[in-house]
Amino acid sequence: MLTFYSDHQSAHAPLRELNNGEWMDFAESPARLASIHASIGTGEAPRDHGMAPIEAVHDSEYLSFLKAAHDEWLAAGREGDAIGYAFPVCGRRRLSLDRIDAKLGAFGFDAASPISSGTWQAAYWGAQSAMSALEPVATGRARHAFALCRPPGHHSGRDYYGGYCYLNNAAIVARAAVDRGLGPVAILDVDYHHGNGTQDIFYKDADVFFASIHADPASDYPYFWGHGDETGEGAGEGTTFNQPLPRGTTWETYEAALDRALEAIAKFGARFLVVSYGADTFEQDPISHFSLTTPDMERIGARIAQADLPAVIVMEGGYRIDALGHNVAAFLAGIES
Ligand code: OKP
Ligand code: ZN
Repeated sequence: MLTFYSDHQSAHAPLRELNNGEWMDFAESPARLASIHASIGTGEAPRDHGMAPIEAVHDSEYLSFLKAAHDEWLAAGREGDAIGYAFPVCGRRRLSLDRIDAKLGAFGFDAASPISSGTWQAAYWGAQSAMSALEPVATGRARHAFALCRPPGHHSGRDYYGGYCYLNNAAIVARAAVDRGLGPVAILDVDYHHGNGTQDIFYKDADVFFASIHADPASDYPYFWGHGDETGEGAGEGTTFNQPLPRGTTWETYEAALDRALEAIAKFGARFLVVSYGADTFEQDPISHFSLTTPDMERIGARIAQADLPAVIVMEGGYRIDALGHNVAAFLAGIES
């Protein structure tokens, strides 16, 4: 499979994250890349599409914050990774804030997403990998292409980061595909966690259908989005389709949900597909609780390929590092079957 990846994407390397009240090693580590490279190679370096496709999705004040955040952290006399600790749960609004800690809270929604010295560089080039995967599919040179994005993107909204995500790669591709007249566009999110950022970005948008299969937010991160009654709003009413599934979900249950998602995407009339692929539905994932196997990854890919749409696949999560490359390779083999 045609794959895009830049070495800059390993520059994001936070040391630790706050999880269940304790510090743990940062799960979304650069070692994930090595595992994937060992199975599928490193791919092609992306072309630089500049800021325009990123600015088409993300708020400009947010982007300025993200670019400068780690420098401001150092300027405040801090060391290591920037992490917020105060979040505006009520009355979130535009405020003129000076202190980096205030900004980290204003633009973030969790304390599990540190900003390291290389975060902007890695996120920027991950988005360029996504844009570069769009090109060959848009021109018909390839039916599918894979953007080996890291950090992932689907938890990042128009003006916020969180859930290891800083720029929403899938949304950037989907918006660019609409702008190039390739729509209607559907995004299928098969990461274990709900893609709240992607959902928010297109919630009122009739041009992009968002279907997600994920762990029930009643029990799993990101908790506050991904419930079955979130269906879109205004012009976008009916263009969001969430299927929360219980912990322990195996292939039979998952396959039925996947069929329903693809049926809905067909009914929407999609002509172009963006897939947010997470390998964290794997039974041995250290932070997730579904029970899918490596052969199931290939089954997911094959079922998606049956939808017979041109598709860009964007990497999201997957934290069982020794199996990650095998799971990604299996999924992509399914797509190509
Ligand atoms: C990113 B992606 C649970 C903590 C959850 C954040 C998980 C982010 C997942 N105790 N931490 O969707 O794979
Ligand atoms: Zn995930």
